[in-house]
This record gives sequence, C-alpha cells and structure tokens, in this order.
Amino acid sequence: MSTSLAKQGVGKGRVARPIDTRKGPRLGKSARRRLVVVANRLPVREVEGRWKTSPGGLVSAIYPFLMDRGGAWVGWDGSVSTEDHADDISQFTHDGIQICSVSLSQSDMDSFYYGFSNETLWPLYHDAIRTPRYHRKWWHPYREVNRRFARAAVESSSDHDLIWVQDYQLQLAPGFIRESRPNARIGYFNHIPFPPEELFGKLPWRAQILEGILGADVIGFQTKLGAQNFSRAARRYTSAKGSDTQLEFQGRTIEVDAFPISIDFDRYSEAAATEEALSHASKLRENLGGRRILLGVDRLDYTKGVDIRLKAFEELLKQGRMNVKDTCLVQVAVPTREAVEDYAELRSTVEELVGRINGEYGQLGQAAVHYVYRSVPWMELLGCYLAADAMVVTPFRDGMNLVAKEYVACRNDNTGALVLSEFAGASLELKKALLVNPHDIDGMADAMQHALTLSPAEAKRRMSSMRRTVQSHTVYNWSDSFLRVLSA
Ligand code: ADQ
Repeated sequence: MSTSLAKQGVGKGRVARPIDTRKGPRLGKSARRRLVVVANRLPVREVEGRWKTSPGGLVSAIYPFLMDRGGAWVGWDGSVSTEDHADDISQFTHDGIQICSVSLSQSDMDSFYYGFSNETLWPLYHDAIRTPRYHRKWWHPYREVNRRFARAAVESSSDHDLIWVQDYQLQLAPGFIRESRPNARIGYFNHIPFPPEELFGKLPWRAQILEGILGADVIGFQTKLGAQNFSRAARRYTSAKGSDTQLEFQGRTIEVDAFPISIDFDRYSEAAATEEALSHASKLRENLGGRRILLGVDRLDYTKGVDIRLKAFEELLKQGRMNVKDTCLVQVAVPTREAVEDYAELRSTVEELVGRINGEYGQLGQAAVHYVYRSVPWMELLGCYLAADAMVVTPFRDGMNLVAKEYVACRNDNTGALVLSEFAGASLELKKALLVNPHDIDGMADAMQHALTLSPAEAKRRMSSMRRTVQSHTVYNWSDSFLRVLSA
C-alpha cells in the first residue's frame, strides 16, 4: 500500500469544545491497551488549513480514552477526490492520537456511500420504509472501501491493541482485519437497528455481510432485539452456532449483546443552564409570540417521521383541537444525503406540507409551522430544547435517537414533555415519555395534545424519572461497558 504521509505532523488545530479526559472509560490496569477506532468519519475536520476536533457523541465518548491510553482513529476526512486514490492513506497526529485518513473518490462516494450504504443497507435495516436497491455494481466498491479501511486499521495497530469498528458502512472490515490479525481483539458496534432475519435474508450478499461482522469478538447493538436478530440471521445464513448472546464461528467464541448508546448528560445539563442557552430560549419564545411550542429536531431522513408528525399537527388544527393563536410547531431539519433521490423527494414532500399547513391555518405574523432546513449551532439547539413545551420524536424506526435524550438532559427544571415513537431504541429506556405508534396519525395527534395539557405535577414526575435514567446511563457508560467486554 502506498501510504502518503504528506500530512504527518500537521494537526495542531484547537479542540472545538474541550473534551473532559476524566470522563473516559475506566478500564482496569490490566486493560491498558491502545485502542484503534475504525469509523466512516474521522473525529477531526480541516477548517482553514487547521485540523479541529469535530463535536459529536461518538467522538466525545471515545476521544478521552484515546487521549488517555493512546491510539489511532481510522476514518474518512469528508473530502472527495475527483481522482481514484484507491490506496491513499494519510497519517498525522492530533491531540496525541494517530489519525489515519482514508480517501474516497467521487466514484467511491456514489457506490460505497450513497449506493450500497445508504440506498441498500439503510432502508433494509430500517424496516424497508423505502425500497432497498440491490445493485450489483455497488457491492464490489463496498467491499473494496471496507478492505481499504481494514488495511489502514492493520497498519495502525499491533496484535495487542483493541480494534473497534463502528457501524453499517464498515460491516466487512472486522473480517478483513481478522485475516491479518488473527489474535487481535476486534469489536463491532451497529448504531442503526438490525432487522429481523426474514427481512435481512432478502439481501443478496447476506452471508458475506454476516461473515464480515463475525470477524469481531464482541458485536454490539443498541437493543436486545437487534442482537437477537443478528444472532438468528448468523445461525441461519452462516456456519455460526450458538445462542442469541454467544456464537461459535471458525473456532472463536463471539459475544453478541445490547450496548445502548447515550449522551454526556452533564455537558447538556450544564450548558442548558448557561445565560447563553437561556437567552436563546427566551428570544425564540418572544419571536413566536409567547405561544406554546411543539418541537421537532431531526436529520431530514425518511426514517425520522417528520412528514407524519406534520400531518398529525395538521389534523389537530383541522379538528380545531389546536389553534395557531396559541400553539405552533417548530421543525429544525438538518440536510443529509441530498444526493440520494429519496432524500430530495422527502424534502419536497415536507416543504409542500409546511406550505400547505401554513397556507391553510397560519395567520399573517403567526405561522403554524416554523421550519428551517439547516444545522443550527449547538447553543441555539439547546435554546430550542429549553423553549419547547413538548418535544416530538416520531421515527418509524431508529437505532436509539439521541435527540430525545438531549431534550431530557436540558430540562433542568423538570418541565416539558416528550412524545416518543415506540420504534426508537430510546423508548426502551424513556418509558415515561408519551409513547406513540408513528404509523397511527390519530394516536400521534392525541399524544401531542396530551403533551401540552399534562398537569405540572405529572410533567415533573415523568421528566424527573427520564432525567434520572439518562443521567445514570451516559455515553461514557456505553463506551466503558463495550470496552470492558472487549478487553476481557
Ligand atoms: P442519527 O440518525 O444521526 O444517528 P440521532 O441519534 O438523533 O440520529 O443523532 C442526531 C444528532 O444530530 C443529535 O446529536 C442532534 O443533536 C444532532 N442534530 C439533529 N438535528 C440538528 C440540527 N438541526 N442542528 C444541529 N444538530 C442537530 C445514528 C442512528 C441513531 C443513533 C445514533 C448514535 O440513526 O439511531 O442514536 O446514530 O448511535
């Protein structure tokens, strides 16, 4: 492999938001091994020629461990090269961590990323809300890009390191890494749901994908159901034997379990108490004329149920159960995967709905739906969470959903209400949310109305219980528990 070290030594960029190294996983002394993380994206991005740490849950969960124990992060830096750099891997050091940047060309993006990852796997793993496309021309590039990430992981690690592969874009990487490092401890975590075996079984490359993941020693999912679905598919379509939690494959014993991801509760809770966040919240409330606020915050993905949420709100206005004079819906939608046709279509559908609802029910100076299609800065996002009387999180299927947990962490005064889909992994923990079936518009409308009419005592009872849950299981507990099993 031609390893370009052109960027070596670069990367003294400042950390965007300081990361608390005291919060890293606290493994025993015997487990002081380097960690090599393999993820689609790097934890740093280049801003005006300098590398900066990217904010985000995964980065803050694992970065402290890497800074403390040393290690490497293999990933893509987000830039797209027009030429084919099939083997080009740049390495440099940032915050004492070895960064291995794997390059992707436009054709890799089209086939590996938009194609196989996001038009085949993403819809299939989310219960086929859109039809998965099984194009053979995407399979080979998916394999090749996985092989490239695996080679970079092998180059950055030794036999004694822990290697932790993240998510569905890299399901073949554990198997490829195993070929070169038969004795390494390899982990794999699936951030999105894993579908039932009869659904997964439609995938033409089902055995190869399962065997790729089975290259790991510890395989983690957001929920017990995901772990069970995987184990059953592995037993059905590969030579793996065993139970839902332990498999034997090619002479190795593999642990399969649920490791529900979470957030840094204190970081959200403390930031939500700052003047800056509180002032964003009061400005938003003032701008909306002091009306009650229902809030949605999502990547604009068809799995998130933004359209159905708008329809439920429209129904409430139509039936006269809500009135724009005293209530509005704020929807913050982050652009995502815009090159994929289904996403462009969803955007049109959502914007048409917003226009229709505002045209029909809005008043001059009082829109029914306030919609923005962009990522908002962190403090403004917290301002939205603080201003909202109720948060509406209605995915058709979601591995976990961190937005629900972030909202709860910000509600320091125990006010507010959460309407949450039963099909989000978070619903297994946030049992005091108003749980809804996102396919049932009437049920969702009822829950949205209920959320705005909870008595203060009931709202407090529900919110304080959910806050205790999120506070007692943070993203640090997530990485800690996974890495403990992996180090065993
Ligand atoms: P996502 O599908 O991206 O993650 P989610 O867990 O909700 O979904 O995380 C989204 C993140 O983006 C949150 O941290 C949120 O604050 C941020 N965000 C959303 N809208 C924003 C906006 N308008 N502006 C700024 N930030 C915004 C995948 C899986 C999930 C799983 C996570 C983690 O699909 O099910 O919970 O990985 O494992």
